[in-house]
Amino acid sequence: MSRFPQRDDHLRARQFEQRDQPQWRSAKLRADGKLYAGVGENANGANAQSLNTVLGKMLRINSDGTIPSDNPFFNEATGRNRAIWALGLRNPFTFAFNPEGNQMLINDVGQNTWEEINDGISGANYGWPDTEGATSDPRFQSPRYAYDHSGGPCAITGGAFYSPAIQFPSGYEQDYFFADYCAGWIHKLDLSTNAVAGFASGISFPVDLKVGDDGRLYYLARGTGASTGVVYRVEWVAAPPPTNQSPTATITEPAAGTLYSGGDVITYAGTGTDPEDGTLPAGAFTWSVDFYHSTNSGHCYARAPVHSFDDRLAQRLVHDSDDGRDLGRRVVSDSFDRSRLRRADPLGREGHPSAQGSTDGDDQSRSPDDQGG
Ligand SMILES: [Ca+2]
Ligand SMILES: [Ca+2]
Repeated sequence: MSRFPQRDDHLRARQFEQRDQPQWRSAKLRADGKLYAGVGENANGANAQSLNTVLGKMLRINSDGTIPSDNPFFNEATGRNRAIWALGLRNPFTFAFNPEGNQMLINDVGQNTWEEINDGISGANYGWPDTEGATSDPRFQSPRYAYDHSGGPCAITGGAFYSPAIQFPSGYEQDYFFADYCAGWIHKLDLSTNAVAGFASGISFPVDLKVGDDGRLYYLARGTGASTGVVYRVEWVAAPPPTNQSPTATITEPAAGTLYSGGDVITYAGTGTDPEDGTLPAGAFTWSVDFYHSTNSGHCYARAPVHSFDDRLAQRLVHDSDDGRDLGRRVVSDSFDRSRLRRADPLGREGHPSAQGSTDGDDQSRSPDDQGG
């Protein structure tokens, strides 16, 4: 796979290539005006450590095909090998420049165990074939990140810096996306913490990633059959709001079956919980008390409470008829303004038990538009 930003660069790169190397992987034009190219070691690890061949290297050439005199091995190497910019690579199948700043990352496909993401550094030696994966050998540049390719993964591909950060959420800014050809996933590397997290899976042989000017991520999948060679676009779509469930109200005072006499002060208290909000605060409660002159004549009038403490309410009862009832009502509301009403047990006059069949109160679900009690 080859990618060239401009047709002219493509032609110049091919001129330099001299049409005789099967290991050229990719080439890109950097902001410094130089063309960078990754070249595999042609199944001969020794090539990667030799300055007598461009194989197993990252190369740097001028846009006119000549070799920059400030290349790190310009005076040490000869001929076209002076184009060597970094060495010790096995198969730098893909690499990327950060559109913001001067950062370069090189994905080196491993052989025995490790797939690598390496910081592109002039003159660096990435260790192949003497090391693969993380190393403390001072001769070699240890990868920024490496993952074990046993048990599914097989070859790192990609990669792309998330820039411009105009479509995904802010947390993706300056993340580096990379893929694995066999595992079929795309992961993202946080460049400030080096933490890696999954991003996409189930892709049929991803081979390249790009972030478009529109801030969307594009990936090329080799695929199979009718879906061979397809470019996909990934864009961020805000998740729908979570399904909201009604809170639950519980009246803890007065106890079911409480009796009263005229002049008593009755305290109502309760709790509220909500599947989304958890335990609801006192401010989520509203209270009201309706006085029923008679169970037969129904609602008589509502009275202001003696004391109101959000989650409890005190009510002085003045009615003392044989069959009068007071009903305490409470409503709890969650953060979505969805409410649920629960009525306290009717209170019977002293010597008269509470109304039968009402010990659980009257539980009603309210629509989100129903406010208060
Ligand atoms: Ca290495
Ligand atoms: Ca809720």
